[in-house]
Order: sequence, then structure tokens, then C-alpha cells
Amino acid sequence: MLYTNLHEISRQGVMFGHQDDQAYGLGWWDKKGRSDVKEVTGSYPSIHGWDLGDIGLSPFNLDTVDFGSMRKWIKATYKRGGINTISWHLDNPKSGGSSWDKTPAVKDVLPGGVAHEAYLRQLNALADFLRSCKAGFTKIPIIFRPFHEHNGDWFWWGKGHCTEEEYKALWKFTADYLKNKRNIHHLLYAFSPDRSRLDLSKGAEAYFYGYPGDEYVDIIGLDNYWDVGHGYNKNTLEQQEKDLVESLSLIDRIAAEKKKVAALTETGHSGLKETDWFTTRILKPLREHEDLRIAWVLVWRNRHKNHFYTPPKGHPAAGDFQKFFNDPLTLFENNLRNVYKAGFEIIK
Ligand code: BMA
Repeated sequence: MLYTNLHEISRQGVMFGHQDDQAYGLGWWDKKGRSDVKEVTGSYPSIHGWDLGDIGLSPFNLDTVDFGSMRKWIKATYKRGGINTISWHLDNPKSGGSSWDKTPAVKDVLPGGVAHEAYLRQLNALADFLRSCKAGFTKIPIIFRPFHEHNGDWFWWGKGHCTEEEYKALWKFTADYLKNKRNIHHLLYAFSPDRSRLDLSKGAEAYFYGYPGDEYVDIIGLDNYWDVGHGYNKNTLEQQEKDLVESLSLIDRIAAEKKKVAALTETGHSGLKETDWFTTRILKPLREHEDLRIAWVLVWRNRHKNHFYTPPKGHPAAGDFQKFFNDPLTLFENNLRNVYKAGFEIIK
């Protein structure tokens, strides 16, 4: 039902998402019910991003969120009617280094490889966690977004550190293992290349690098920090806006052809020095292209004063974020009813 409703949402508006929203914010840590987004807008975001990096290796994820609390927040989100998505910055099973340790590993992680057992330890811990995300007897639907930004070269599963075929094999092995060996059927799978390494002039051909197949993907995602004011992007504002729209229309087209859902799975402007970032860089292009069916836009985490993506109360960008929230197009948690059921409604 969630998937049907995501299709519907993408036609009616754009949900807002935030990574680690309830876990911490600027100047606070693990406070019951707190959220920087809610403190400015009055609502939690619709989409709550979490990351299972370091599961099975530590009680805390790579960003020091403890997994027990994460499970509690996932459950609370589900009960309020919000949606959870999980990414996985998993350690390199071959070297024991982080996601950013580029020691080639994908071939060795596959069955028969020297790092297969080490990979299974992380994968089984991930499976245990996902199985434990329950409300009563109901398994909480989760959007799972593994091995993201694979067309970039910064993670060990990225381009240049394995072949395209090995990447696809890793994805398929993982999804098949979760379904068939661990009996996990409450996930929607999101595929999310990175725009900075996606040649827009090549369109779908570039997008499909590493695509494991229609039966393995539900969400046609994209991570795009590039066309929204990335420090290294020297294109004019106008050009960036055009490229953002083109990248979104690419995923919209692909999703429509395949009857899947498109989403901007990561974006943001770290530090919000452009205080009208939300309305000018995101809302304006979306408003001017309301035909785009993008189900959500998720910004990254509020870690510290130089690395945050939503303004805390009193910040110079807070008024602009409120405008973003008030716009009829954007959907926050308070705007959704029955997202897991028939009879889904938007209240705005
Ligand atoms: C990056 C930064 C890192 C973090 C990683 C995974 O963008 O926020 O500090 O560890 O994402 O969440």
C-alpha cells in the first residue's frame, strides 16, 4: 500500500525528508521528541533517513546514533504516519576500513570470495535489525537504499573499484539474501546514483550504470548536491537550475516508463549560507515544473555548526524554511494521513 501511495504523492506534491532528524540537531543530542525541523515548522519531516553503517560491529552507527534508539525512532515515525528510509555506509569487508576505504572488495564479497563471510556478518546484522523494526506483529515498511552513489569513486562499491557486473551482482546477492534467506519482504529498494558523476547529455544511458534490473528496484532515486549550489560547481545559478530540472525530469521519465517512483534521495546545502536556499534552489524549480513527479526530497544531517542542512530556530534561514513548509507543494508529516493504508489523504 505504501508504494501505491508514494505514486499518488508524487503526483500531488513533494515530501520533505531529513537524515537523523530525531537523533540530534544543532546543540542537542537524543532528546525525546526533539527535531530541528519540527521546531521551525511545527511538523516532523515526512521522510526520516537513517543509516545502518557499522551495524554488527558496534552498538552505534558510524555517526554515533545507537541502534536501539534508532529502532525506537523508526517505530515512533511509523506510528505517527511518517516514512523511514535507510542507507548503509557499510565498512569495507575486505580491509576492515570504512565505506571510504577503496580497497577493491566487491568481487571478494560475493559468494566464494575471501571477504564473503565478513560481509555476511554485516548483512545478517542488518537483516536482524530490519526484522526487529516492528509495530506489534506488523513489519514496518522501510525504503532501503544500499550501495548509493555507486557511479562516484568515493566508496569501495563505486566506479573504478569494481566492474559494473560485480556491482550488479552485489546488489542482487544482497536483495536475494534478504528476501530468500532472511525472509525480509517489507522493503522498497531505492537505487541512487550521484548527479556529479552523471553526464546529463547521455541521459538514461548514464543513469542505468550499475542498474541491477527492474525486479530489484522500486525507487528511481538520485543524489544531487551538485546543481543546488555545490562549492565546486562553477556553473551559473541559471545553468544549475536548468541542470537540476533536467536531472529530475530524467528520473521522472524513467520512473514513469517503468511504473516506479522517482525521488531526490539526497540533496542539500551544507551550512545554509544562502539563507533563501530552500525556496530558490528547491521550491522555485519544483513550482515551475509541477508536472515533475518527484515523491520526496531528502536533505542530510544537522551534525554541527559547519555541517547542517536544515536551519535551527532563530537561524537566518529559518524564515525561508518556514515559507518552504507553508507552500502548498511541500508535504511534511502533518500533511499525510493513512500513508500505509487505503484511504490515503493529504491535508494541507
Ligand atoms: C556524510 C557526512 C559524514 C557522515 C556520512 C554518513 O555526508 O555527513 O559525516 O559520516 O555522510 O552519514
